[in-house]
Amino acid sequence: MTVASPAAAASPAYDRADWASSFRNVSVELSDEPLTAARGAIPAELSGTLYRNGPGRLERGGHWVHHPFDGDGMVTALRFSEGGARLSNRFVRTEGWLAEEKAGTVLYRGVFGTPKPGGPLANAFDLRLKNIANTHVVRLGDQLLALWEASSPHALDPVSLETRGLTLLDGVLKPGEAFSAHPRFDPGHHGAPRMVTFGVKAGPRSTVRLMEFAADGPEAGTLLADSSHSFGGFAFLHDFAITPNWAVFLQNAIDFNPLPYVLGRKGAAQCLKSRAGARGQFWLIPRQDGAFAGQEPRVLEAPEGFVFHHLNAWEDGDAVVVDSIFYADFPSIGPDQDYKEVDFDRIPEGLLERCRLDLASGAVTATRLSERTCEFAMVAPARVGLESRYGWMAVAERERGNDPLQALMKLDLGSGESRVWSAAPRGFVSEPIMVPRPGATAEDDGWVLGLVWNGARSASDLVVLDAASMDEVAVLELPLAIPHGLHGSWVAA
Ligand code: 3ON
Ligand code: FE
Repeated sequence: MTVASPAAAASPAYDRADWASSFRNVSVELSDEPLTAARGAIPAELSGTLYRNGPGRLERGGHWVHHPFDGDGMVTALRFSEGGARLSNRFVRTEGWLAEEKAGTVLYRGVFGTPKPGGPLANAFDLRLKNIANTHVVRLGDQLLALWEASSPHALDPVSLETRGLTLLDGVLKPGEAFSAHPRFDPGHHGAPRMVTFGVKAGPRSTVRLMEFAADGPEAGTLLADSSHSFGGFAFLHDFAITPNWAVFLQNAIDFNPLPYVLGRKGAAQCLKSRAGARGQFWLIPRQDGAFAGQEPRVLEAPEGFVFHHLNAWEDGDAVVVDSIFYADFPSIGPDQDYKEVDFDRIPEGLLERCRLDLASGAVTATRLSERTCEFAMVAPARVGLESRYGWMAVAERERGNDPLQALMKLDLGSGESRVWSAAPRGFVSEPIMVPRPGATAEDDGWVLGLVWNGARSASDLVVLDAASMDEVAVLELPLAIPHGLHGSWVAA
């Protein structure tokens, strides 16, 4: 797709083949491979590990996944110390990965529509979920957790990345219980840092289990708070946000009709359908150690649109403010579509919106924070749950319109002013991770780390930016080709 036409000239500064060339199998597992900067220099103060997770295997036995989110989880660790960097990567040894590795073919259906070979008959009534551990990776105590929201976490060794196995977190979880892939790290609103997370049991009425774990010190991993609340409707909650007193969920206006899934014609997630024109709901659950502990959850009407990810939330008097990435509709890839051929102009773009939830009146007002297509947004770790001035996010190169993510942006949430580092035309970015400088006091003092798919090299780069100026500090050309990924986290040394 490099044909120059008037239409192509008017359209964005990327080549679809470059973007699509990232969809491939990761063929090597590296251990502590030393890296050198191709440009710039790694800051000596940058000390810790960037962990990334995402699909690393998209084909098996000639059968390609229907959607990249069905690919097996592969974790990458980039360790920084004393101005140097090393890279390791490992597939998560899930039950499904091990079995398919042995069989050399696809043995499981994927949630996003990947069928087992053999047509609907071979898929009908096979309702096993393949826990692919591909969505996020976080450190909790002495282990890494590779997360996939419909089932249990996998525990990995933080250094070797070796899979220890499924974990029920010292008996906190029941076997197979859903455990979100979007924990939030509370920087210490209740004394010490906590990992706040949730699990969903979805049905005509759905139950949300909210859990808080100690995140630091010898107590890390200890369950500190645990509550369950039921709500009407089939819950689809990929992410949430926290404030000191609330856990904030946005329940999209969707219906789930599992029949095509049961009959082997669609993946489970392809059976989610947004209710046209309907509004979702905010579900606010009081945190157990907060000012509203013991009170019933609050339910407020959300604006139209579909939300996967939130940037942050905070309290302002009687109001809760939550910044989220809204899509006009649920961006699903239908059974007859090829994800590599998606027409970006025809799928809805993600746009950052601020919702102000007035808890006294129940009124919700929404304002657009930026007109630029974005995804994967975060605030400085110390500002999680508090008002923050800045957010960092992946954005399209064009200032308007839907395109693949090619640039990293720092947005001033008050003034709308932005600074952008771009990987266009041949680079494609993933989720940026903001890493504060040790001892930083200014919110934007630190670095932004991002994996970039380099279409010119057909491999991945790691870029280090100055978080304040968004100037390039260093670029490392990795000896690894990592498909467009999902989430990751930073663990300071
Ligand atoms: O009852 C079940 C509830 C549930 C949790 C139904 C179900 C089986 C569909 C289900 C499972 C949901 C899963 C496994 C969701 C996984 C989501 C995932 C891996 C990723 C989501 C990413 C979202 C976005 C917006 C990514 C955007 C990326 C870009 C714009 C970059 O190109
Ligand atoms: Fe996510």
